[in-house]
Amino acid sequence: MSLVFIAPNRDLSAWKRALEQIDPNLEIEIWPDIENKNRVHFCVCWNQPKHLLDSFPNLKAVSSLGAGVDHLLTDDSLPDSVDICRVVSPSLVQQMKEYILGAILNIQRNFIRCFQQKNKKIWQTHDHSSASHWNVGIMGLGELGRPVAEQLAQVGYQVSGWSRSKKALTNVRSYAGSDELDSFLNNTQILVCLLPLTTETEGILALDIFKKLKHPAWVINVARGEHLVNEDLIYALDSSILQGAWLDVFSKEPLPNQHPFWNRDNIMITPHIASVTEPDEVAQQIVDNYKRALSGMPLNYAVDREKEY
Ligand code: NDP
Ligand code: OXD
Repeated sequence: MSLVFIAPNRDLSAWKRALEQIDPNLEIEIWPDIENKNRVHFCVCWNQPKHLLDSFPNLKAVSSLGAGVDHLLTDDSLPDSVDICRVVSPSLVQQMKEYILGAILNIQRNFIRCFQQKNKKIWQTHDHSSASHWNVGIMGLGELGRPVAEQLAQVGYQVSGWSRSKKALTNVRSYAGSDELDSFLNNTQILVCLLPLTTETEGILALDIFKKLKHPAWVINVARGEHLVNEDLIYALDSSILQGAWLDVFSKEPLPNQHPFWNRDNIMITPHIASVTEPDEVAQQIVDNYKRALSGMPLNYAVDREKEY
């Protein structure tokens, strides 16, 4: 029986080591070096080639190597009978909290403008208002969005969140469903996207949404590039509907050299680094889910195929 890691262009040796430390008897293989496809019962995937998973006739379950599962749900080679799970970990949450707080502080305190001035040796101050004058809205109050929202509220921002179902969070106003989307947006100045990529959320960061934000407005996208309509972002920036955008994810990664986002002072770019799964921290949950799949038990952190997350 074998557990296979499939993540092209990634060094997976630390992952293999972490799992072997938990159970030295595990048979772990790293794609494409697979001895016998019939023995593969569990795969851990990140951007796997989309023609592979149905070539393992005894596959019982797949886990994402990260929080997002869109790469699995859009894979036509994944048989319907195979269960899907994701990882959940404190360090993913911690990194995301750090990243979002860092981005918002840079925006709120005008650090971005100061760094741009520094390159031209310009000494110029800018007025700024304190955190309590800024409305931050988090789209997606899941494993990551909830703690991100509560931390921002603790720092002093006015925070609200939008999800499918209502939440009870400390000092965070909760909006739910399409009926409450407009009220959420009208009350948001910095919009943070932490939604899973689904058929409903693809392209959600579009002009009609940007127009409803409080001004001056910013968008931070750390979810998936496909949430954002690129041309709408450019238009919104050029017509001052948005003041700026802070992007960690792109529909094509790495972002191509010729992409128009690179040359804009009002688009901040980071290379999909907001939060990265640490092998040592999630190895135990992967081993647990592997064993649960083998014994026919429901998986932890299971994905609902209907909901797409
Ligand atoms: P979860 O699956 O835990 O939470 C998803 C949240 O989105 C839930 O609150 C859910 O609502 C809400 N939601 C889903 N669909 C809709 C909809 N149609 N309308 C309104 N709300 C909706 O996700 P995570 O918090 O773990 O992660 C979110 C995403 O962040 C990942 O899918 C991934 O794409 C991205 N990510 C990016 C990283 C990076 O480094 N850039 C790192 C890790 C994750 P409800 O609670 O009501 O079900
Ligand atoms: C994830 C990511 O989904 O890193 O974990 O994007």
